[in-house]
Amino acid sequence: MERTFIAIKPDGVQRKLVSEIIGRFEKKGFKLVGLKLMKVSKELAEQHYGVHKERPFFPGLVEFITSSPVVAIVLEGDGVVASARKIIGATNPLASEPGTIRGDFGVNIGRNIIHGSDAVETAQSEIALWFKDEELVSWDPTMTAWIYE
Ligand code: D4T
Repeated sequence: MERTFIAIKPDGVQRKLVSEIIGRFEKKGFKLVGLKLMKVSKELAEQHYGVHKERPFFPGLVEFITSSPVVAIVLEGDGVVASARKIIGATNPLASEPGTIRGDFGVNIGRNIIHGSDAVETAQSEIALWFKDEELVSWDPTMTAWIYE
């Protein structure tokens, strides 16, 4: 089944939004298969944001994501990559719809609370970058039959 990578960024952790954010994904019906609180190294940050290397905001992005703990998450479920992006909302929180995480809790693009993979292939490489195989847990939630036909 499809998996995505989510990171609650330093602002989300500092603002005590971790349980609220994880709760939204759980209540939707997605399954947690990876979860850890961690300080992000400069190397990991630079790899994760590698596509933005040449952008003017890249140094600030790396500095921010390494400044304070992050909660790294892997979610599993049908269509989870695109669905999680919808739950997260547009990159700029001022443009995010109310009801989305960024729309409800954010104001500034440099403090947009959460990251979610933008495509299935990106999710696969981000999961491999952030998690070791043995940190991912395969399990069968008892309520699966109440979420999937
Ligand atoms: P992430 O990757 O954090 O989930 O965000 P998005 O996928 O929604 O958006 P992105 O990759 O285009 O941007 C990555 C990250 O950079 C910050 N950012 C972005 C910024 O500080 N200034 C900017 O102008 C842009 C475009 C916010 C998210």
